[in-house]
Formats: sequence, C-alpha cells, structure tokens
Amino acid sequence: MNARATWDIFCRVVDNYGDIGIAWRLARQLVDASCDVRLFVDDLAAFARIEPALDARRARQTIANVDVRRWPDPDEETDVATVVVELLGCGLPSRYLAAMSAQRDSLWIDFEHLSAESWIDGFHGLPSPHPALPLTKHFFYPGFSDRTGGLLIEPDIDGRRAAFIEDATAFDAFHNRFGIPRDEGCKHVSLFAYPNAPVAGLLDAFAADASRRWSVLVPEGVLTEAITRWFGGDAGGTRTRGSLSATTIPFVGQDDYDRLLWICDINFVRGEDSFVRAQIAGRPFVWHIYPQVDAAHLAKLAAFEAIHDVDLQPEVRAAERGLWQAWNDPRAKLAPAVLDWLAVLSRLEAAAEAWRLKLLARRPLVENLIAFAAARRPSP
Ligand code: TRH
Repeated sequence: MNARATWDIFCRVVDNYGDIGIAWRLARQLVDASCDVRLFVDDLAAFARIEPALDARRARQTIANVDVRRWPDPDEETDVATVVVELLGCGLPSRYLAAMSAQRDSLWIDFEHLSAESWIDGFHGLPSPHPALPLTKHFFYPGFSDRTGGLLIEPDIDGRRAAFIEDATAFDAFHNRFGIPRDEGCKHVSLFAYPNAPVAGLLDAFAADASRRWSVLVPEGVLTEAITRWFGGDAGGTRTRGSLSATTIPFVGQDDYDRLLWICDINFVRGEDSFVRAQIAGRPFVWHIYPQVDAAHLAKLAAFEAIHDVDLQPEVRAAERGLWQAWNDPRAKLAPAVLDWLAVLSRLEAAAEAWRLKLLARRPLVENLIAFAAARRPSP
C-alpha cells in the first residue's frame, strides 16, 4: 500500500476517556508512520481533557498533523479514505457507508477492545460481511500475543521517557506546573481508578505504614468523593494523615499523563489505555479493570495475570494476584493484601522493568495495522 494511504478514524465517546484516549493515540501514531489521518469524534469536550491543544468549539482543526473533525458534521463526510477505522464497534455515519458501498475500494477495519484472553487470537483478522451492503469489515484486536494486533506503543517511547527522566530542569518544571510535592524520601503513587475502588483500605494501609512515607497523587475529578470522605471535608490541595499525604492534581493531557506515570514509583491505572501506559512506564502497577456485566471482566483480569506473572516467584505472584483481586472486588479486605504486596515491592520493581522491556521488543501495533491493511485492501 502507498505509504501515504489516507486513513479515517471514527470514534464515539461512550463513557470515560478510553475511547478517545485510544483514538487519539492511534491517530498520532499513524501520522508518525507517514499516513494522512482524519479523526472524527462525537464529543470534543471529552477529547479536550486529554489534549489541551484542542478547541472543543471548532468543528475542524489540525493538531499534531491530524485532521480533527466533529462527528456528525452538518455536511457529513462522503469523501471516503483508503482505510476506514471504526473504533470499538461505534458504527459509521450512514452517508459515509453509502459512499463506501458505491466506491468499493476502501478497507473497513473494526478496531476492538484489548484483552489477554486467548480467544482474541482466533478472532483477530476475521472478516464480517455487512448484512445488506456490499461491504466487509475486518476485526482487528489489540493484544499481548503475536497472533493479535499488538499494543499501541510509540517506537520512540523509550527515548522520550529517558530524555524526560534524565532532564532535571524538565523534571522540576513538571512538578511545579502541576503542584506535585517534592519529597525525595517518600514513595510517589498515582491513583486513577473507577469510583467503586476500595480507596479507604488503601489509604488506611499507607497512613499506618511506619517504615516509609507515601505521597498519593490523584487527578482531579477521579475518586474525589472517596478521598474527601476519607479525610473528612475538602479534597483539594495536599492533605496529610500518618505516613500518607494525598494531593489532588489537575487532570492533565495525555503526554503529561505519561510523565506522571514516569515520576511515580507505583501507578494505579484502569481501563485499557492507562493500563498499557503503566506497563511501559516500567513501575509496579495495580489494574482496576473496567467492570462488565456477568463479571466478564474477571476472566479478562485472570487472563492478563496468567501472562504477566509467569516469571514471578510464587510469593511475588501470590502477592500481586492478591492485591489485584482485592482492588477489583469491593467486598474484599484490602489492607492485608496491600501489606503482602508491599513486602515484595523491590521484586515487583525488577519484574516491572523486565516486563516493560519485553513489551518494547514486540512489533508496535501501528506497524501491524499498516501491514494488516495493506494485505486486505480491495484492489481498485
Ligand atoms: O477512562 P477509562 O476508564 O476508559 C475506558 C476503558 O478504555 C474501557 O476499557 C472502555 O471500554 C471504556 O473506556 C469505554 O480508562 P483508560 O482506558 O485508561 O483511558 C483513560 C485515558 O485518559 C487514557 O488515554 C489516559 C488519559 N488520561 C489523561 O490524559 N490524563 C489524566 O490525567 C488521566 C488520569 C488519564
């Protein structure tokens, strides 16, 4: 396929920031790989929270060389791209679909949810003919095995991370800009989770820890209620109890969120995208998985645990599973699981670095996606 193939990505923001987070990462990485990209998004306000350069009032704008459009636009787009990405089964505008049917020379890809479950291997790449139109969409599954599409990781991420961590001026400026306290002697923790996370148990464990101090950084609007309840009163600024201080920081853009993960010793993350970013930050992390009906998410959690902890020593594996299970089950007693996990923290640190290197050695998703499209694109 021509290196400058045109790509249209369609994204509907269903809830939270995962849909737009994935779409924005994908769009920018395709541009870095020399593709022309238009990104159609139905909720520019949500988009603006993860990309400060975006003006949510403008229906069309170019950011990071991505042509960003509000969807649906009053004069819906009928100029069809060579590759059309429907993100997470969000559907396509009807006029656009009609134009695709008339032209019949673009490739339609359904970019799906990330999972470590083995069934993904069999579904990745499957075609799905449209019931009424002369069109076929192809399923593309991100994943951890070589039989999936891989992970949305920038090929130069390691260099960017090293440049930031080693630049004392940038490091200081980052702390100052977001009001992050500097305290060399304490462990920094970023805390991003769903509102049902058992936050009180975690804060109890940190506050009672006589062996070290803890600084927990909580993005604004995330877990505000739980933090307020635990301290009593206002959640803003920095509050302290026992060995714990908790600071509410702004909800930052996606690139700064990476930097936040890089400055922290431990990262609590959720969903899909922050979950991957924590892994490539190379620090111990705790995953709050997106809750699904019939507890389907627990199978997803178990599948990831099984691939992630295979090289861990039995007691480290047990501690990791114990905390991840307790963090994802609001009925669980969290404090003992936190203590067991902290007891093996230095070994988790070594394992997190090894896991990061393992992921970085794999072929990036965008390279896989471009090859996937080239192999399937209909001949004109
Ligand atoms: O927001 P999420 O819960 O999104 C979810 C999941 O993706 C879920 O699997 C999906 O089904 C659902 O959306 C629709 O969590 P996630 O995936 O981590 O996305 C959060 C995004 O927000 C990610 O791109 C990182 C970004 N972010 C920032 O840019 N700044 C911040 O301060 C924070 C906390 C996050």
